[in-house]
Amino acid sequence: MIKESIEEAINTQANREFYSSYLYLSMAAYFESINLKGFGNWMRVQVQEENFHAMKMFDYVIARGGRAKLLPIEAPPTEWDSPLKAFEHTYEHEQKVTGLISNLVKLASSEEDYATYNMLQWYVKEQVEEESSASEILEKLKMIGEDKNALLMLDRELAQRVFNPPVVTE
Ligand code: OFO
Repeated sequence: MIKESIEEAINTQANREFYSSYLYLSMAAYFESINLKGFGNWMRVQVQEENFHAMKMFDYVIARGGRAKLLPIEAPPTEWDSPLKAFEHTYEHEQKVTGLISNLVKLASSEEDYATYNMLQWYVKEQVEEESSASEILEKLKMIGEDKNALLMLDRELAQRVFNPPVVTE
């Protein structure tokens, strides 16, 4: 049986993961509104990643005999000044999520809930990937600057992204 403090914290984090999904879906709408369909595709795949992150927590709470509770999802912003600004936001957001996961790890450890501690190690690794993929695109956008041809080339590259459900080993 899961402790109430842990159940509540994981339900809250699942809500933040659903918010991440909303945020990236809103970014997909933004990119598609400015005809950058490849960027839109990248964000749509990111939405699937975030739903996976949320559902893994939802399933975990249930598997531990707890109650998965759905909380209201905050409305995300709808506009960004440029692709660069959207990716600055993406990278900052992922760093924030890494901090939230670290807090959960600390809580699991202080509550001596080692099953939760182990489950969270998957998210610790996943956040390394999440930060690195956002930062890679952000750095490319900084290099691109005002070069429209280079931006369209990056758009074509991002159109190739497909969702591969992450392999869950923990
Ligand atoms: Fe983007 O990693 Fe979950 O929130």
